[in-house]
Amino acid sequence: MKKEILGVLMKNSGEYISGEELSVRLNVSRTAIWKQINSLKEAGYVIDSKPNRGYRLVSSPDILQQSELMLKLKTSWLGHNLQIFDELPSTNDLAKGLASEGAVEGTVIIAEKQTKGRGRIGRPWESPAKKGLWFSVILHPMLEPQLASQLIFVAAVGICRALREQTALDIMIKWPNDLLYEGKKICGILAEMSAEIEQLNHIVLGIGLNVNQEEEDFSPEIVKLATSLNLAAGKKYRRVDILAAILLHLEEAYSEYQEQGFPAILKAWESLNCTLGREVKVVTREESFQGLAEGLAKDGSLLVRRKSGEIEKVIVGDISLR
Ligand code: BT5
Repeated sequence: MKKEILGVLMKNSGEYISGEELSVRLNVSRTAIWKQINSLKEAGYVIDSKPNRGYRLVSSPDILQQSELMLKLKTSWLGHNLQIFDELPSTNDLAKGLASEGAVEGTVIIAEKQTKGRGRIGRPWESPAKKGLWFSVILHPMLEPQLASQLIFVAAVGICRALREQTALDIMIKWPNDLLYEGKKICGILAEMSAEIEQLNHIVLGIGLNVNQEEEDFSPEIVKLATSLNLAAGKKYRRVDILAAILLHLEEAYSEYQEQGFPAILKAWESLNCTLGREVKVVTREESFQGLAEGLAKDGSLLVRRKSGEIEKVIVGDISLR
C-alpha cells in the first residue's frame, strides 16, 4: 500500500490530494492511509498535510526504499525478488549464500553501505553509506562454466547504456570489467560463480557504482583514479532512478544475449568501449607487457599486439590505458 500511496503522491507532482480521495482510490481506510503517510515521513519523505486539503509530497530523500524502487522498476522479472539492507559486509557474499540455497533468477541484493566490499582477487571496494549503488544480481544462465565471463560483457553493456541514458555522460567500458568517465573509474563489476564441471549453477554479478561522492569521499589511494556521476556531471542523482534504469537495461541486455547470442553483445560492447585501438599495459598473473589492444576474440579475450608484432590473447588480467 505504501508503494501505491507514494505512486499517487508522486504522480500528483506537488499538488494536494485529500485523504478521502486516497482512501477511495486505494480502497482502504483513512487511518490506514495516515499510518502509511507517517511511515513515509519517518523514512525521510517530506509530506505536507493540511486539514481540508490533504497530503502533498514536497521532497523525496535519496534513500533506497523498497516501495519506491518497486514503483519505478519496469522490468519483467529482474529485481522482482529484492532485498535492501542498511549495511552488509558484501552484497556478493549474501547473494552467493542465497543463490546456493536456491534463490530465484533475478534476485537482487542491495546495501546502502558495505563494510567489506570486494573487487577482483580480494581487492577492497570502497562503498560508503548512501553515496553509491552497491548491489548483486543472481542469474542462472544455461551455460558452460568456461563461458561465464560473457556475463561481465552483458552487464557492462547494460549498465553503460543505462548510465548514458540517465546522465548523457560519455561513459565507456574498459576491458574487462570497468566503466570509466574521462579515464577514471566510475563503476566496477565482480562476477562470481558456482559450477559443476559441465554446467554453471549460478552466477552472481556484483555491481559497484559511484553516484554522489565528492572528492573527499574517496580514500587517498583512489581519489585520482576514481570518479562519481556527481563529480562527472556536476549534479547529484537520486540513486533509486539510476538503479531502476540499470536493472531494466541489464534485463534487456541479458535477453539480447540469450536470444541473439554473445556476438550481439560483443558488437554492442565494441561501440561503447574505450580500450580497442589504444596502447595498453597488460598485467596478468604471469607477466606484464605493453602493446596495442587490437580487438576482441570471439570469447571476449583481449587481443594485444606486442612490440615484437606477436598477438597475445589475454583471457584474464588487468589493463591500464596508456
Ligand atoms: C572491481 O574490481 O572493479 C569490482 C568491484 C565490484 C564491487 C561490487 S559492490 C557490490 C558487490 N559486492 C562486493 O563486495 N563487490 C561488488 P577490480 O577490477 O578488482 O577493482 C578494484 C580496485 O578498484 C581497487 O583495488 C581500487 O583500486 C579501486 N576501487 C576501490 N573502490 C573503488 C570505488 N568505489 N570506485 C572506483 N575505484 C575503486
